[in-house]
Amino acid sequence: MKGWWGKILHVDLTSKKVREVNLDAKLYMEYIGGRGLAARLLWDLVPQGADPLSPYNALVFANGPLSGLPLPSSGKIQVACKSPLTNGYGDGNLGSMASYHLKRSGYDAVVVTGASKNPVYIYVENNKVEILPAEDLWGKDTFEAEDAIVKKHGRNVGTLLIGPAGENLVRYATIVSQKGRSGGRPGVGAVMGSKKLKALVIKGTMEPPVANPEELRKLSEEAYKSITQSDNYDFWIRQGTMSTIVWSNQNSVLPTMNFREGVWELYETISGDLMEKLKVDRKGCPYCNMQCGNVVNDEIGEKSELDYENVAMLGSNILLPDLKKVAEINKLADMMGVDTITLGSSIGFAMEASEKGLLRERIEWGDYRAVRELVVDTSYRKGLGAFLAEGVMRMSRGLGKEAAEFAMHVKGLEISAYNCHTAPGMALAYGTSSIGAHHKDAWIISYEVKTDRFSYSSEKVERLVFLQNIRGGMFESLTTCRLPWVEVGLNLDYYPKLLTAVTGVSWSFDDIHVVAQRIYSLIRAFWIREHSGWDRTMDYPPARWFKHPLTKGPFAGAKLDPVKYDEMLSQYYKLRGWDENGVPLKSTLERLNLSFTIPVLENFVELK
Ligand code: PTT
Ligand code: SF4
Repeated sequence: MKGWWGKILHVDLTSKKVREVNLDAKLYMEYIGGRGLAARLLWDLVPQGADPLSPYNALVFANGPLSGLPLPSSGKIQVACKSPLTNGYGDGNLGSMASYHLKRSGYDAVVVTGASKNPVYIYVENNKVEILPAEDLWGKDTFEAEDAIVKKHGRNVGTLLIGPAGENLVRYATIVSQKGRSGGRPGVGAVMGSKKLKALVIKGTMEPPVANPEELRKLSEEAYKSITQSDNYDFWIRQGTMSTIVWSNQNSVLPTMNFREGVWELYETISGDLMEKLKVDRKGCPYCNMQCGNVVNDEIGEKSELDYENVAMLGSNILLPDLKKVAEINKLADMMGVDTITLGSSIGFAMEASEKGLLRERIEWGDYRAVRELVVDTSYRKGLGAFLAEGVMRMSRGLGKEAAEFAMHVKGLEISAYNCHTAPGMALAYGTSSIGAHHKDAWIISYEVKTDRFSYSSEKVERLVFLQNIRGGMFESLTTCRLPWVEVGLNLDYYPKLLTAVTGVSWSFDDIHVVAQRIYSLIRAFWIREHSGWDRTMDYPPARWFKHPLTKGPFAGAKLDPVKYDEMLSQYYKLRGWDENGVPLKSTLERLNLSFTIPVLENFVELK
């Protein structure tokens, strides 16, 4: 079977042993690759209860069958581990030449276990693997470290590396590539740091395994053309994800003042229209003709790459009304290798706690100088930064019941940039996402605000499951960028066709939905295995959305209804084949070929 090499590289940093592991074709058919493969490897390799920052955790860098091939927006790689932020399953998706090179290296994934005593980096050149000293790289920010690696190995490599935040085990440190692509929100960079692994550098020169290259060429050509012919293409090229600032404000979902409000009177100070005036360049991921990285000159004249989430969380959420200043803080976060969403949420939480007198330290809303300092202090765990480095869930513990109500996270992962006082479907998407509160699994909010936004209908729940299966199941496992479909309407039908051309096995959407159901149930089993006393409250969004109504905008007074949320959640569980506590039924696990999880789960919950 083509599409996969059938081999993963396993590097143990304690023993410094490297081995190739052959995987059965059946495993690829059941999990596809990327997230699916990572979830299965983590289930098998991470011992139950392992401290995520200990050598027992495993770090997975995985391609999918479509990653790194000449087809639209394919230059993505999945990074995954047990998360130090949530103690559950955690992953992220990065645009990087590492995806291109891994595809040509002879491996589908690199798995790292153990921990080195001294800083190292791993260099993979096809099947030659070296663990090299990285004392000279340790302490460097992600931009300097990337430059040093290019100097040593040349430009024709893919690098995935960490900055000071990863080295200092900040619980939401990310992995960075190409000076501005950043992924692994649930602290995948901290796990890399705990292994003293500064970087993974890959160079692959082999022909990737493709079953039907001619069909792949034909489909890709059509798909690239369809993207550029889309009505939205020109606007996308101008603004990328940044157009969402205006859209969110118009729809009362712009995170404002630690998600207290959904509108901000100063939204134009951070808008996509303003960004267009400051824009000096575009950047993006390999094989993409949508290049959505908006490069602007920041407050100190440096180049910074802006996306919606970064700007909303470091702008409206902390009341900083100045795009150039936001851009400067964003660039600092990329250099430090720390997630901007959790950073913006942690800073917003600290500002609110300070305002309410719950913190000794004073930190005012929108205080640019204080924020700039905090980004660095957080990355080095200094002063108040050491508190912020723990993330919102841990910060709120010890500050009392009041603070727990405005701690904006689900399962420990901070909410990405959509306020859900008026969006029950999106609140459910956050509640049930595979990694905690991230929008990537289901951005149902765009559909929700166009339809009956206040309803808790079963139709919404059905749509949510569909979206999760496509986005969190298919795209994360193929592993390619979903934005050609989401933003410029590339027909979804291309994906099973591309998968068929690459693997030589006929794939339908029905097959893909079954794989996605399997991935969701396996990841759920992982969470349950790692969290004693599991129940449905784990799938609840933050109390703020139920208890503190909006005070501004057209929907002032609105908040979520907890009883109706619970009804939606029960319906969600039914569609997934899970019980009333969100635990997969035995029959579901058997049907999805996940029976191997049953004896393990029976130690922690009663399986129905
Ligand atoms: C992603 C999350 C997002 S989602 C954004 S902006 W977005 C933030 N970006 C950060 C950043 O930048 N620097 C930083 N230090 N921290 C950041 N944290 C935030 O991380 C990203 C794009 C975007 S931009 C989105 S929506 C899409 N996400 C995809 C996805 O999840 N899956 C997929 N198959 N395709 C996707 N395409 C789009 O990719 P995480 P990237 Mg990302 C600078 O990593 O952990 O998934 O969190 O990786 O290469 O930068 O691409 O408005
Ligand atoms: Fe990367 Fe943007 Fe292209 Fe997606 S659309 S592959 S995030 S440049």
